[in-house]
Amino acid sequence: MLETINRYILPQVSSTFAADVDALFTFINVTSVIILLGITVAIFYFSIKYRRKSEDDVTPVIRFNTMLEVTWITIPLILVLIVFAWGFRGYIDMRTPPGNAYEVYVTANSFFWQFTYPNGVQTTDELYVPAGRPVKLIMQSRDVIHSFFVPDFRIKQDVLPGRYTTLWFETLTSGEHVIFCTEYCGTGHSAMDGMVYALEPDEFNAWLNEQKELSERELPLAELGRNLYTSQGCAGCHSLDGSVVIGPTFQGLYGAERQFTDGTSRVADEEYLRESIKYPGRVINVGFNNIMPSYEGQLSDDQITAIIEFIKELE
Ligand code: HEC
Ligand SMILES: [Cu+2]
Repeated sequence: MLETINRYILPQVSSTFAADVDALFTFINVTSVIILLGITVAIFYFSIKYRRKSEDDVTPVIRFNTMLEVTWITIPLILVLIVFAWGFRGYIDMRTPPGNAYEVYVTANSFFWQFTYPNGVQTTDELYVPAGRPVKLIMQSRDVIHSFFVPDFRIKQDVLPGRYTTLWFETLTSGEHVIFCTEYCGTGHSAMDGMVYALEPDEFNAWLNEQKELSERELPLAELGRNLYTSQGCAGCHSLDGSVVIGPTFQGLYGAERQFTDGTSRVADEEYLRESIKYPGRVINVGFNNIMPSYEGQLSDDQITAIIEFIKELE
């Protein structure tokens, strides 16, 4: 019965430690409910049994009862120790990635996730992993504190700027699972989600090789720019169809007159676009907030040229 209830109140069980986490969670829940019921019943029973029956019915003064004291110290102590030992064992397991784990680098940005695979392939907001094999995530943030959370795997870890944190998991089967950022990180926090795709190992290898080939192909500048637009997270804040997401749309941007909060204005030429990408805080568009991360040092000059070329084609 408990399993049926869990299936409704908990996310899917999709990693090797998910079942153990759920078992401990269930143990804590069930014990709490039993204790709650016991106390509630005792309160009603005592309040009826020992209610005041006459005017001179006086409560005796009980100063100490060794038996009672020992009981209500020992039972909670045993329960807490069980929870501690159980939780600690699970914690050690979750914090110790096996030596043969497949490693993926994770970079958190406001407001998207970047994944870098050992062969240099990069993806945004989509993490591909081999199913049934331990995967270790080596995580860092480019700006503020984010937190990587995959409910189906029961894993969650803060991702910090200037410091690595790690996580590991092994999926039970192939499948798709949702990623959330679970640290309130700014205006785009609610959009900072993604997907884990666990593929069968040979499917995964085929995918990885295909991505590698795609990334090595010599692309025309504008097409390369379009790829950077998605892989660098611009897509999370800038639309191509005229709609306003978090930042202004790229549609019709090139050559348009831009108005800034300091009262100045400027035509969006190559120079302006490059500056906006490298130093987004210098001028702020009217109606927008200064939240775009700087891409200085993150994108090479050639990559910025490719993006500018891409924007120019969006007449
Ligand atoms: C977190 C959201 C966010 C991300 C990610 C982001 N931007 Fe921005 N961007 C903004 C906002 C908001 C503005 C408007 C405020 C300002 O002018 O700085 C802006 C302004 C711009 C402008 C000036 C636009 C105009 O209408 O004048 C350009 C160009 C630009 N971004 C390019 C990019 C590129 C290229 C990327 C990806 C490499 C990117 N942005 C990533 C939020 C973002
Ligand atoms: Cu975040």
